[in-house]
Order: sequence, then structure tokens, then C-alpha cells
Amino acid sequence: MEKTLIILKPDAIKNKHAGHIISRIESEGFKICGLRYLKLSKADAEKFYAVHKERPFYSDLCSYMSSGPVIAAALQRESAVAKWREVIGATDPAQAAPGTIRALYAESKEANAVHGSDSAENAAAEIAFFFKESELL
Ligand code: FUP
Repeated sequence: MEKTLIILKPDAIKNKHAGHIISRIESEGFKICGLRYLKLSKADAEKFYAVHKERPFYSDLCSYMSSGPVIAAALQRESAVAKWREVIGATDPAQAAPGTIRALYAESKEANAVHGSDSAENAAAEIAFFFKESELL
């Protein structure tokens, strides 16, 4: 069993897609190990996305991710990282396969509804960013 860290981004919450996305988490066979509803500070977002700090969109992305509440969740499943990335689709919703979460719900490359860890190693670090070990069930 593998874990991944996902975020329902501010657009998903604002557009009232959270219920649909959580339902999809369940129907795709993920177990929810941890769940938090919170608002990131700009500094939190900068820390979370530090790997992208040289990219041109970094500052706008961090402002966006701290612009409203998000839901962060730690999910478990066989091949959780790859499976979640398959379920969410490509970064750019215009490129996302039909039926994927980003094709259904994303507004743009930045406001693209959901985050998913890109490796098991990064998932462990991202889960630790949001959750204490004792908060994971
Ligand atoms: P993904 O792993 O699909 O979330 O995509 P990336 O790692 O390529 O991008 C990381 C974050 O940067 C995503 F939240 C989307 C955002 N992004 C932009 O805001 N603009 C871009 O041009 C590309 C990515």
C-alpha cells in the first residue's frame, strides 16, 4: 500500500466541487488516512512549492494557493501516487483526458482543482508538511 498527498485547491472549494471530488476519492478505491480544511499563508505555500521556486509562475502560484481555503488529504491505495495522477489528468485542463478531475472541474493551469504528489518520496514529505504521524489513521 502506498500513500499520496492531495490538495483540493481554492477554485475547487469556491466552485463547490469538494463533495464531487471526495466522492471520486472513495469510488476510485482510496482510503482517507488524514483530512484537513485550512487556509495556507503565502509563506506556507512558498514552502510547499519550494521545488518550483525558479519557475516563472512560482509567485503567482503561491499567491493563488493562499487566496482561499483548501482541503489537504493523505490517501492510501495500491500505487496511490500514479493512480491519483491518472484520476486528476494533465496539469493543463485543456490537455486533461475526458472524465479526469481537471477536465471536469479545473479553470486553468494555475486554478487546476487538485494537487497530487509526483513520487512516493515527495508524498512522504508532503504528508509530513500537513499531518503529524498521530493524525494519520
Ligand atoms: P502537476 O504535478 O500536474 O500539479 O504540475 P506541475 O508540477 O507541472 O506544476 C506544479 C504547479 O504549478 C501546479 F499546481 C500548476 C502550477 N502551474 C502554473 O501555475 N502554471 C504553469 O504554467 C504550470 C504549472
